[in-house]
Amino acid sequence: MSISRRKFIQNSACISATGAIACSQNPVPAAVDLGEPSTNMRPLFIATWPFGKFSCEAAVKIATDSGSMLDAIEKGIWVTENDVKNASVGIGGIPNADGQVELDACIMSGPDHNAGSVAGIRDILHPISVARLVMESTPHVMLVGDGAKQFAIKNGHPETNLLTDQQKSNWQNWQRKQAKMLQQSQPKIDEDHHDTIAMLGLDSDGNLYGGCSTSGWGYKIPGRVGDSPIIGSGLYVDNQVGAAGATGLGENVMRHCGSFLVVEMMRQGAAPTEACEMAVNRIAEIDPKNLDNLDINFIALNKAGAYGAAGTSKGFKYSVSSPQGSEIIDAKAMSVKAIGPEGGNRK
Ligand code: SD4
Repeated sequence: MSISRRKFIQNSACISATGAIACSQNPVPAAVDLGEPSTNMRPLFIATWPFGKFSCEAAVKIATDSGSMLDAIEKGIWVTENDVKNASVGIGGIPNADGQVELDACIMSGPDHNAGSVAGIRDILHPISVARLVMESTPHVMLVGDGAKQFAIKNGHPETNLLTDQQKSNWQNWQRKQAKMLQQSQPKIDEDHHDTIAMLGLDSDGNLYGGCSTSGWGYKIPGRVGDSPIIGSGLYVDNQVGAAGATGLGENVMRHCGSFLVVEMMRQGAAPTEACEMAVNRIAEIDPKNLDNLDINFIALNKAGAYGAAGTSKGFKYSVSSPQGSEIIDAKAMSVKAIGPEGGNRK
C-alpha cells in the first residue's frame, strides 16, 4: 500500500526584484512527478501512535459522509480528546505541577492556508474545536490561557472538570515524591506518557489539512506551552507540498520549527519518511547537547498521498486510514547514538 517516492522539483517561482521577493501567481512546484497515486485511498488520514487509528477511522467516515475535511480532523481528534485513558490528550490528561489539566491544540486548513490554535486552556473538553473557532471566527491565530477559556465559554463550550480521579491520585503521589527531591531538570515524557495526537488528512482534490491536541508534558510548570499548538512546530500544512506533525519532547521540536522543517524537506524532493529522518538528523546535529534525550518523532503526508514517519522514541508507530482500511505502521526508528555530529549521517 505504501506509495513510492514522488519527486518534487523545486520551482523558482519566487524571484528577487529590486531587493523584494516577488512570487508568481501560482508558485506550485513546477515539475511535480505525482506518479499514479491511488486516488481510491481518499480521504486519507494519518495520525501519531496506534490509538490514532480510532481518530483516523472516525475522520474517514465523517469526511466521506459530510465532505468536510475540517469536520473530519476536528471530530476525529475528539475521539482521542474524549478518551479518559489517554494520559496526554483532553480529559484524563496528566495535569501540571499544580494539579490543573492545561491543554494545547491547533488546526490548519491547506487550501486557504488558515490556522487556529489554543494553548494552556483549562476546563474545556475539546481544545481542537476552540482552535478551529479561533481560525474561522476571529482575525487571530492563537489564544492562550484564560482568554482562550473565556472565548470557548462565550462560544458555547461548557466548563468541564478534566482531572480524573486516577490522574488526581497520580498527581498526589507525584507531589509527595517532589517534596522529597528537587523537581527533575530532565523531562519526563517517556513511553507511558506518549499520547499526543497529530493528525494529517488529504482529500480527493489533493487538499491537505491537519490538527494536533495534547495535555503536554506531565507535571509541567503551569503556563508551559509545548510544540503541539505552535504552527510550524507541532503541525504544519502547506497545500503545495505536504503536511507534517510531531509528538515527543516539545522543547526539542519547537526550537527547530520541526514540522515546518519536515515539509520543507519534502519541498526539496524528499519522500515523507526521508523528510522526517532529515529533520531529526538536522535537529540532532544542531542540538547535540540534547542527544541523550531527543525524544522527537514526526509523521508526514505529501500532496500525492505518500506518507511516512520517523523518530527517536522507542516503538513509535503511526496509524493510516482510508476507505480501503486501516493500518498501524512502525515508524522508521532512529538511534540517537547514530546521529548528530559524531554519527555524521546527516543527509
Ligand atoms: C509536548 N509534544 O507538549 C508534546 C508532548 C507529546 O506525546 O507529544 N507527547 O511537548
